[in-house]
Amino acid sequence: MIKIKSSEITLEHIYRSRRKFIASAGTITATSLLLGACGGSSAASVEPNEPLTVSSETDELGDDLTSYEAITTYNNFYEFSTDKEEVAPLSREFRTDPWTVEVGGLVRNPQTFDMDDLRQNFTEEERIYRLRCVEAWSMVIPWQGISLASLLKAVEPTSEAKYVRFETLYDPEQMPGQRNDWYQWPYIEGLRLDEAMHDLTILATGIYGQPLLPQNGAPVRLVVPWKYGFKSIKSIVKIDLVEEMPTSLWMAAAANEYGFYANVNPDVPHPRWSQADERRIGELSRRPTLPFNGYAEEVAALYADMDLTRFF
Ligand SMILES: Nc1nc2c(c(=O)[nH]1)N[C@H]1C(S)=C(S)[C@@H](COP(=O)(O)O)O[C@H]1N2
Ligand SMILES: [Mo]
Repeated sequence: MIKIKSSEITLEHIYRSRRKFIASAGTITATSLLLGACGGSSAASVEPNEPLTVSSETDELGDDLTSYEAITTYNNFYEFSTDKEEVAPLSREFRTDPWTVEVGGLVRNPQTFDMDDLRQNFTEEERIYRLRCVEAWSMVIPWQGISLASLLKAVEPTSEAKYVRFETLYDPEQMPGQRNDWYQWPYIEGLRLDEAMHDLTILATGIYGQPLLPQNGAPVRLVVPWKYGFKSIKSIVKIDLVEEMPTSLWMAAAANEYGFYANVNPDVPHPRWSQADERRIGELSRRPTLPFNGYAEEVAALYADMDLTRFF
């Protein structure tokens, strides 16, 4: 199990390394190489309003947290851009207030929550998780969020509910990527009910003690740390309990490449590249990818009777 420390301290070295990065943008470090294409202005503009706070400098495996700079400037959010460095500047004006999340479907007690309802009715916790993108890069992110199970229990799923379907905001005026028809908008994702109820699954509302920025899926996004990053759907407006397996945006686009389960598995290559290792953002060398992204002890039992080479 992940140990969650309740103490919140400000890590001065995180400030220092962040400022050093901004000051030295252009020198040859892994991070500046990574951000080299974004012209400096967007990277340097990510200035948190409050101190960055976090309870530990590493995850439970001893891996360093990824810098706030990298987490907030290297993003996949196709509603804004398919270019990772363009997401932050293009999403800067995204309106996240007012915001509601409608939770319904096969439930006895459907409810629409605004962000204050979520904050007041559920306990916010810190969770330091590895995020492993299907593109074979990864980060370690200190999230704040609420347990998805606590929210689902509040709406009382009926016995017919077998899956949970999540939907991102559809607003092409604000989200330029939604003006193209390469994908079937809005972004949809899904989990089996037992995956959704698992203690590791959260709805995140912040990073490093800061409210989520638009590029990370503000104001509320899913985080499922043992699955490839595309399952962790951003900027959620609707959650439905359903009987049938939902068809995700990625299944509709290429089911053979991005399946429903999408559990991190170094032994099952993507049709176009290996998943055996990964590039940890901010580090120079690659590292082996762990089964279930290092969370096998917690989640492998969910798939005891499944052929994991088929359900990638
Ligand atoms: N709505 C939406 N959610 C999304 C995506 C997206 O394009 N749209 N990209 C996914 C992918 S591929 C990854 S790796 C993660 C990236 O999250 P981050 O930018 O906060 O690191 O968000 C996921 N959630
Ligand atoms: Mo991803």
